[in-house]
Amino acid sequence: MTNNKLLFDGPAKEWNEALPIGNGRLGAMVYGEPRSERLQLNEDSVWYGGPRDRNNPDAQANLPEIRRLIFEGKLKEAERLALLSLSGLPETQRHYLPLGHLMLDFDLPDGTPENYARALHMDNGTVTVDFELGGVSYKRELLASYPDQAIVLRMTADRPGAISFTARLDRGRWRYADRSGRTGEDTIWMSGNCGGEGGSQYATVVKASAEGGTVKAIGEHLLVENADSVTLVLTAATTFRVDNPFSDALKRAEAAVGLGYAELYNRHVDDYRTLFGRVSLTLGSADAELEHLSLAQRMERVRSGETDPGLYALYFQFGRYLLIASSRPGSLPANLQGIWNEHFLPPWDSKYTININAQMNYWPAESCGLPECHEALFELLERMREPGRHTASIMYGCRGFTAHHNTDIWADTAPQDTYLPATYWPLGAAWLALHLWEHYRFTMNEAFLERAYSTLREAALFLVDYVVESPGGELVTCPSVSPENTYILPSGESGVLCAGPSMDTQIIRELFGAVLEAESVLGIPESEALGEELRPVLSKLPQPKVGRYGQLQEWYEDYEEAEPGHRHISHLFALHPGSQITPNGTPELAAAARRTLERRLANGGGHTGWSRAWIINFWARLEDAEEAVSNLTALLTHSTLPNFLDNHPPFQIDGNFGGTAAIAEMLLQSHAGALSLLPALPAAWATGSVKGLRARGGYTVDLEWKDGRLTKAGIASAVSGSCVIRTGERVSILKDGKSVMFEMAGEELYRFHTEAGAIYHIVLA
Ligand code: FUC
Repeated sequence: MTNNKLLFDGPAKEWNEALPIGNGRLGAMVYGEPRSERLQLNEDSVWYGGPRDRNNPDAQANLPEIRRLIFEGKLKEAERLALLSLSGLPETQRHYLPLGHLMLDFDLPDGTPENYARALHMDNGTVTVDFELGGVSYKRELLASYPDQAIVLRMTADRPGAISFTARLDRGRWRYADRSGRTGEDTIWMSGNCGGEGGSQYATVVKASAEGGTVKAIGEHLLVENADSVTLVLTAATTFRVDNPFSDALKRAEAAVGLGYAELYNRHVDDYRTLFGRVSLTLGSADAELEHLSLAQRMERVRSGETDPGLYALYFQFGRYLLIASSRPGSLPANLQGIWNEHFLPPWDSKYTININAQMNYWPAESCGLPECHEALFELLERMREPGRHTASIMYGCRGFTAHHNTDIWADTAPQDTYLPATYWPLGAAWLALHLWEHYRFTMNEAFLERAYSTLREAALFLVDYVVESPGGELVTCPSVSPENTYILPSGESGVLCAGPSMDTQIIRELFGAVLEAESVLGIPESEALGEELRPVLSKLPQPKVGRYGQLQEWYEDYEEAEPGHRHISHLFALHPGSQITPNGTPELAAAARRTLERRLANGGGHTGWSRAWIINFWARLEDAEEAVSNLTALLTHSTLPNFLDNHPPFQIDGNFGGTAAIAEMLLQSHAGALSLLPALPAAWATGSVKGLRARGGYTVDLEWKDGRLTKAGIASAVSGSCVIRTGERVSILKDGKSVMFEMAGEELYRFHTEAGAIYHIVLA
C-alpha cells in the first residue's frame, strides 16, 4: 500500500506550491516558511454581493423571432437578438472572495534551517512542516476540522520555551477588512462586509493557547513568547449562515480551544478517516525508494518518461482528499477552485460553471466512495429550483425549472456573460439533476430517491415545454449551443446558436429515462406521473448520427466545426458521463465516438486540465486502456501544478476530480447493466489492487490483479438483487466459502443473486 503522502523539501515560494487543507467550509493554503508562516484563508460563503433577479424581461417576447432566425440559418441576426433579449441584467453573477491571510512571524535563532520537510498526509488529513534550527527541532501540524469547524495550527519544539512569534490577520494591501482588533488576552479578529448590494458580513477569529511561556493580544496582534508548544485555532463565519458571524466564530474558537489539541486532532482524524479510509489503491508493486522522493522529483521522473504507477495512485487519492476537504454536508459545493481561491477577482469568478466543470467536480463522489460529499451539490441544486422556476417562466414561458451555464452562491439561474458560445444554454439544471439520479443508482437509497424525484421531475418538465418541432418534425431544443463550440453553415456563415445540439438531446434522453424509472421505483400512480408527457417527447427526439468524418455528429446537421480541436467535447456526453453509447451495446456509435476523440486530439484538443480529464474518462469508457493512461500521463505532466493541483491554466480544480474519476473508471465500470471488472487496465499497472470502489446497484468492490489479469474480487451488496459482473476470466463465486449459483447472461457476463449485507468473493475457476 502506498503511504499516501505528498512530500516537499522546501517551503512554498508561491501559491501553486502551497498545500490545501479544508473542511468543506473553511480552507487554507499552507506555505510552510520557517520564519514567517502564511495561511491563505477561505470561507466558502465569502462572496461579493447579495441575491438578485437578473432575468431579462424581454426574453419571451423575442423568443419566437430568435427561433425563426435560427431555423432559417440567419445566425448573426439570431445571435444579435439573443444578446439583447436573453442576456442577464446585468450580465454577470456574483464572485467568490478570499477571506484573507493568517501571518505568523517567528523569532528564531539565526542560521539556515536544516532537514526541512513539508508534507500532506492524506491518510489523516494533516499538513506538517518540520525543520531544525540552532539545535532545536520545530514542528507544525495543521488540520481543518469538520466536527469542530475550525482550522488548527499546532506548533511544538523539542526544547522547552523555543516558540516565540507574533500573528495577525490580514486581507491584502487594499484593506478589504473593515475592522480588526483583539478580544481578551489571547484572541484577535478581523471582520467586514463582502461588498456589493446585499453582500454578507464576515468575521474571522484566531485564539491561541500555549503550554509554557506567555500569550498576549496587543492591538490586532497575538504575541506568544517562549512557549513549549502552542495551538492556534482559527474560525470564521458570514451572515450567509448565521446572524452574528463574530459571536459565532468566537464561540466556536472557544469551544475548540477548550477541547485541547489532542482531542481536536482525534476528532478530526476519526471524522476524516471514516471517509478517506474507505478506498485504498495500489498500482504496481509499492516502491519504497520512490515513496521517499519529493513530489517534484517524482513528477520530474515521469516527465522524463520513467514509470511510477504509485504516482498515479497518489493523484487518485489526492482527488479524494480534495473532495473531502472542499465539499461536506452543510458546505457549499466545490467551486471552480474548490474552496481555495486567493484572488479578489478570481478566474471565471471562482463560481459554478455547470456546462461541465461543477459536474466534473462530483464525478468521483459516488464511484470513489464519498457519497456524503455529493450532498453539498444537491443542496445547491435544490436551492436553484425557485430561481430556476422563475427563469423558466419569465424567459421562456415554460413550466419546471432551468439554469444556464453558470450559477453562484445565491443559486442564480439567469444567463451568465454575453459570451455567445456558452451563455444561451438552458440545460444546466437538467445535467445537474442527473447527479441526484446517479446518487440513487449507486446507493439504491429509495428514501433519497423520494426526496430527489420532485427535482428530477421539475427539470424534465422544463424540457417538455422548451423543445420545439424542427422542420423535419423532430423535437429539439432551440435556442441552444453545443457548449462552447462554433459551427459553419454551408452558406459560409458561422455561429453558435443552434437547434438540437447532440448534447441536449442526449441529456434529455438520460433525464427522461431517469424520471420514468424513478416513477416506477417509487410507484407513482399513472395519474400523477410525468410519463405521459415524457414518452411522446422521447419518441420524437432525433437519433444520434454519424457525420462526414465518421465522427459522432455534434449538431443536428453535419456542420463543419470552426475549431476541430475544441476543449469541449459535449456531444460525447452519451459516452460519459451518460450511458447511451457503449462499445458492446452500440458499437457503431462507439466507433464514431472514438473517431471524434481522435480528431479532437489530432487538432490540439485536451489543452486544458479538465478537457484532458474528460478525455481520459472517454477512453476508459471505450475500454482503451493505453489511450486512457497516456492521456492521464499528459494530465500529470502538462496540466498539473507543483502542489498537484490541476492547471487549466491557471489553477482550476475540475481536472483533479475528473482525473480521479477516470482512474476509477479504468478499474471498474457499472453503467451498462454489469459491473465490468478491470475494463481498461493499462500494461503499466500490470499488478495492483483496489479496495472500496462503488458501483451502481449498491455495490462496494475490491479487486486484485496480477500480470494484467484479475486474480480475485470481492463484492459487498447493500441491497438484495441480481448482480451481473463482466470479466474475461473464468471465475467461481463464493459466499461464506460456499459456491453461489450463477448463470451466463452473455459473453463474459456472470449473473447471480445477492442478498443485502452479504459479501461475494470472485475467484479464478
Ligand atoms: C468553461 C470552459 C473554460 C473554463 C470555464 C471555467 O467556460 O470553456 O475552459 O473551464 O468554463
